[in-house]
Amino acid sequence: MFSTVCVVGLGRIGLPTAAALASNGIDVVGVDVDPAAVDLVNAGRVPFVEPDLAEAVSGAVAMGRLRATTTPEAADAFLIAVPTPLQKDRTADLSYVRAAAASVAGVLKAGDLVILESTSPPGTTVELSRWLGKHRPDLSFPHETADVPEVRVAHCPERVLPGRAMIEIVTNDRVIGGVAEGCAQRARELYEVFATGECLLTDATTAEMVKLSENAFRDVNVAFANELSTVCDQLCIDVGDVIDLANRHPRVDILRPGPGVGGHCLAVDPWFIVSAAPQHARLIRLAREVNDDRAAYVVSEVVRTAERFKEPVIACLGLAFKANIDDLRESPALNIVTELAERQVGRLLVVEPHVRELPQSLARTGRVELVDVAAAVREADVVVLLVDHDAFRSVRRTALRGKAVFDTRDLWR
Ligand code: SAJ
Repeated sequence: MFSTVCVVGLGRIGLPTAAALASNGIDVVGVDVDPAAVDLVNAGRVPFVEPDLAEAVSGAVAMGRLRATTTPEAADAFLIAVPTPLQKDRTADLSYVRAAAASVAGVLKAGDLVILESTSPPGTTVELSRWLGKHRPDLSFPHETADVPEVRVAHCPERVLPGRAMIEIVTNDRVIGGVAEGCAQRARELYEVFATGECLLTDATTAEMVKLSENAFRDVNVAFANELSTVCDQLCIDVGDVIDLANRHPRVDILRPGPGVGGHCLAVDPWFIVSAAPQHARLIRLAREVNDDRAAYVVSEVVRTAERFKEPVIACLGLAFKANIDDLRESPALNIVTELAERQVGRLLVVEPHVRELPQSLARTGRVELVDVAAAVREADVVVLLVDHDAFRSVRRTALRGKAVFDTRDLWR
């Protein structure tokens, strides 16, 4: 049914999906505006860390099933997986989707399928259909016809967990929303090439809201855990004990507090709901604020403790936005270390086993040293655990004795 697929955007979703399709016998053309990413993929390599992805990409390239380029080529289906970042006014920047639409429009033909995978505000996929239609008045699109359109358009939001992308791309259920009758059915045929999870069909705008709701649900639940943690601190109660014991109730499942919520999903997507219905999305907005305020709370606690020492040495363990990945996007850990550096609280030692050098924003302060975990713990007066990387589990409790310890992830309980 599908022999060639063009995947636009070779990022953390597009590239694993391209590899999954290619591994299942589809000829895949990967498109990215970044020539460096294109060169890397063509050399069978990957521009970021994701377990099992490098093997899948190098295998697909070696088999001749996957190649990358900077402009889209004719194909049976187009899968758009480009960023939809948050703007300063907390609405979605859809310029990458619009640019992708403009770039694929020129090579579309009757019978093609266009799928938007990028997480998007309600209504974006219908808008995508309109953008495509404006570029190609010679073809019919689903937003404008009651008949079966010549080009079908659907939304199938990605829902994989970074770090488990190669597994979840295959095993997760897929929510597929069509702009009109027949679009979702056609998209299902494509996902069935590699996905073993169930394909659940709906309309495009519902599918957009499903994806946003999943991440808002998780964000609200993390906010609950974070708020509980601050309350317990005030009352001198161990929040870890409270959560463990409360979770023994058959219908309670409290998540884990941390130094805040990061990444390009939970920290971003709930705002798309808030901007779509600002008067009504009160809880979702408040949860975002609670999670965003968490980093400032951690900083103030660390500063207060450091003041007890004459020339404090502070070790911060972890910079990534969560455990066992190299992704520093929207990372609360990175924000906390940056703020401590700016406040010149003391000598700052940072440990991040998943990066080789400090990010520019920290390096340029000239006040932060990247060291290994043993050195950091040995020299520190204050040890702040910011990310629950496996590599930090083995820190011996005896090595922490006599030091002020902030375990924001409850790893060392
Ligand atoms: N976090 C906590 N406590 C918890 C769980 C998470 O503080 O108990 C924090 C993490 O440390 C991290 C942030 O939340 O900073 C987000 O991490 P995550 O593991 O919850 O999620 P992401 O952002 O890596 O991936 C999410 C997933 N969504 C859901 O689980 C509903 C994933 O399935 C989505 O595909 C992804 O967003 C996405 O791309 O939208």
